[in-house]
Formats: sequence, structure tokens, C-alpha cells
Amino acid sequence: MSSDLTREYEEQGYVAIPDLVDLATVAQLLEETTAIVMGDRGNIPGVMSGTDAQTALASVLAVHFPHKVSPLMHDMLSYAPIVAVLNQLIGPDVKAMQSMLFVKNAGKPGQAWHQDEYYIATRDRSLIGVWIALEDATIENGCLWMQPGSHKPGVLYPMHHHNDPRFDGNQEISDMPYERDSGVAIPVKAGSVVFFNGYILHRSLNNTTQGARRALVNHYMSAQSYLPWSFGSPPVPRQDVRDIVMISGNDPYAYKGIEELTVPFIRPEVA
Ligand SMILES: O=C(O)CCC(=O)C(=O)O
Repeated sequence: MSSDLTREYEEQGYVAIPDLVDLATVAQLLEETTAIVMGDRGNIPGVMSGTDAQTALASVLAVHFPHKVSPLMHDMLSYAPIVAVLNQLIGPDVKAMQSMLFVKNAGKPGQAWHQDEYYIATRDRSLIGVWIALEDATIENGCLWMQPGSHKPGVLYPMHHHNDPRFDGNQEISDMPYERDSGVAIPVKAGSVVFFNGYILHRSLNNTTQGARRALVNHYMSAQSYLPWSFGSPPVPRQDVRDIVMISGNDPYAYKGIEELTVPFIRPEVA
């Protein structure tokens, strides 16, 4: 794999790679998305079992932790061409801790400016989001937007509640050194994958089209770092969350075992 890719990732804080996931796999993931939101992979509070596919899909913005109920989504964490890029960007020892399956049908909100390390802290700043386009993502249907280079200071900006109906109820960064309406849109074709740094400022807009904007987002980090992640409301901090999936290399903390802490849920649309 080219060193240009690493350089681009380090400079911009993200890199978009076209055609990394083959379209047959994309088609399987789309079918699996329907099965998950129809409750066919087990009960997830809020999924509409007993209804038709269209109604079920239209009701869901995103399912968090689909890999906990779907063997296909679990396998996708270790999709070889993605792991090859992660090994280049992170190193040989890689673990995953989160998956999110966006359906984002017509009219659904985006997510305002945020940094993923605000939610999933690592000790070594190695968090990477891997955003897999399951259909063409456009400005109109709510593709990602980035502030190139914004990961470099390694600063987490303050978050606040917003009342902007274009975005879901997650908080938005305030006092950032960028205009709120600036940034670079990242439209990509189905099968493309966007790798982005946990400190980069990014967002997505609402879907103003009549179709969906499905995407699978998996999060990874170096297995050499503890994962001091907080859960719950109010959040309970933990020193090293072991609800992880080893992806490649060695797990220096294997002696701690693996625990099951997270369960799938539907992302709320309002705060
Ligand atoms: O796909 C989206 O609409 C938002 C994804 C995102 O911001 C994230 O995964 O951090």
C-alpha cells in the first residue's frame, strides 16, 4: 500500500478510497440491513418487527452495535482490504470497539460537527472511523463533511446542545476555529471507504432526497492502548473497556479477557 495514502491521512486527517469493498459484499450488507431493522437478527429495542421492509427501514436513523446481533456485520469488522489499510495507518495490533449502521432514509437528520474521540477516548489518539458507503453518498443525501487538518492540534473542542433541525440530538462543537458552514464535502460511490482520524472535526447533513443513505461505520484503535470509554447516563468511566473485537496482531491485555458491555440500540433523533 502506498505511503501517499499515509501522508494524505496524516495531513488531512482522512482518506477516501474508492472501490475498497466489492459490490457483491455491499449488496449482502444492504440485505442484512433490512433483516436487522425488521428484527430478524434478534430483538433490538425500537426495531419494528412484524412490518414491511420499507416501513422498518424508514423508521430507523441508525442501529448502534449491529455486529452484536449480525454475524455478517461482525465479519465485516475484519474485511481484509480494510484491515490492510488499518495496519498501515495504526500498526499491526488493531482492535475494534464499535459499529454503527446508518439507514438515514429520506428526511432523516445528519450529525452536527463533532470529534469521535470526544465519545470514544483512546490514550494514544489512535481512534479511526471507517465509513463504508453502502450506496452513493451525495451532498443532498447527507454525505460526510470534514475540516481538513483539524485533527492536528489534538484538541477536543467544547460541545453544546443545538436547536438545528438538520441534525440529530447529539451535541455540536462550539468555539471551533472554523466557520460553522465551512468544510469539505466527501461525496463517494457505493463501495468506497472513508478512513478518518478520531480528532478530526466532521459532520453530515440531513437527507433531503427521496432515497436512503445507508453506510456502515466501524471504529478501530491500536490494541496497545487502553480504551478508557465511558457508558451510560450519567456516563460511568472505565479504565480499560474490554468489550472489543481483536482484528489483527497481538492483544497485550488478553489476560483481562473479553466482556460484553454494549448492546445494540436505535440512535435517538432528538436530544
Ligand atoms: O454517517 C453519518 O451521517 C455520520 C457519521 C459520523 O459522523 C461518525 O461516524 O462519526
